[in-house]
Amino acid sequence: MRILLVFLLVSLSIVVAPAQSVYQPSAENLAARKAFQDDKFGLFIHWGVYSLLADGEWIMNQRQIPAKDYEKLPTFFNPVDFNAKEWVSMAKNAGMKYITITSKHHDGFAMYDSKVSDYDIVDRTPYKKDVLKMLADECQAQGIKLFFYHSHLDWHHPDYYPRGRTGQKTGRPESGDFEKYLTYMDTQLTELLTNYGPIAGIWFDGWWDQSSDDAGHVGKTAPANKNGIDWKLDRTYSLIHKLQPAALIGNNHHVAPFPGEDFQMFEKDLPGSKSTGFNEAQTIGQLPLETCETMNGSWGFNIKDNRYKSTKDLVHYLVKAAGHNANFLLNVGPMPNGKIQPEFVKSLAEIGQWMQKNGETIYGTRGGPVEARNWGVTTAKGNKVYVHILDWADRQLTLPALPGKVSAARLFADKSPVKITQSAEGVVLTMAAPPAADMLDTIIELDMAPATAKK
Ligand code: FHN
Repeated sequence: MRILLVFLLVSLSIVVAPAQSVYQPSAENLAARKAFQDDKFGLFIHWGVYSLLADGEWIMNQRQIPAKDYEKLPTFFNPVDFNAKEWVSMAKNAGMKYITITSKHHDGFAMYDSKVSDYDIVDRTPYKKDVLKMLADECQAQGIKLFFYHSHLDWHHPDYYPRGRTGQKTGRPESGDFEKYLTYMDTQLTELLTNYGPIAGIWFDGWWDQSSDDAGHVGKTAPANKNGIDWKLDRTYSLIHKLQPAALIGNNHHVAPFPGEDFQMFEKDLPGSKSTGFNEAQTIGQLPLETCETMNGSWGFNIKDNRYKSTKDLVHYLVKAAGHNANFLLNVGPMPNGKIQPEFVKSLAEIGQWMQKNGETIYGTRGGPVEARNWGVTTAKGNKVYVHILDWADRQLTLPALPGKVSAARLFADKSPVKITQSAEGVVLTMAAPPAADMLDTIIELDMAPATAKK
């Protein structure tokens, strides 16, 4: 009898449950996704008042700084050397097609003129200027896209309650109204999507704060979490798509994409790798892909971090990302004066020189027909396949069988011919000489009879 009752109640709840609206991306959104995939390379910027303490963007949590003390930081944040034109030109010259900047990181401080709170750069700092507005205008002027990184979690807002795994020691009352917090967040997003021109997308982070670990093992497939919080992502995502249908939504929740998201992101790992612990619960889906990485080991400015990746490492990351069918979002953490440190500027200029010559084998491509190998990756566009040889010392390289006939092959750099021997087992490429040790990437261009690029 009891079982029958439960069965009836469950059936009834299925009948009366409100129909979940299924997200149908608009035509503009689908076009923006394709353009995003073609863009391949973007600049990530982590900038906030934390840069003053020169020890990364997590310092409020790491040093357990109470919110009321952290509030002193904005009073002397004065980035007088900030120059939007310089930043945008630097990104463009590096070959980047978009910028993703923190509008609000976990410390809760808004880097733009928010009207729903005065905890922002215009109202609380001696600088008093809206850096995001200046950046948005300059991006428009120079024709580069702009995304905003917005943190779900907030170590400052009193209504971010119940607290998640972080920000426990920031001296806020043990009470708060989460629904009010969500309204606050949606209002800030409305401001960002209304007052800054066309926005390429919103890059969310911090959802994982309410899950049990970094890999989001609680709530792998649905936005549930240890505190039983409902983030109401559907509501926020619909709002964004209503305000700007082409704006792409990505969420660094470290789990498989939720409905309403337009791209899938991976942190400090190529898609499919699980080396950092962030992406353990991720499988590669059908959406456009992006991976992000730091130039040293920090996102926000860190004066002691000199673990600089070489230009070769960074070019290899970009090429490998493209071979994995993903974009590469490369981070800088500007200094509190508004300048970007010279080590980063130099590497970005060098990457730009490489992209000037070789960008054709990256932009507009998709992951090629050969999966990533120890020697490198392949990218493809139209009837071309680009074989990127990153680590190989011999004249001959054998590829597995390709889906189509290779009609010609040449070195991309000087167009000199490469000998092809194709059979059912694979394709042997014979170069005139082994890849030079100082080449960042020896690229062989293959002409394919039928088109091989993934859609
Ligand atoms: O906690 C953040 C971190 O500060 C940074 O913003 C990175 C960028 O991917 N994401 C978070 C950790 O997953």
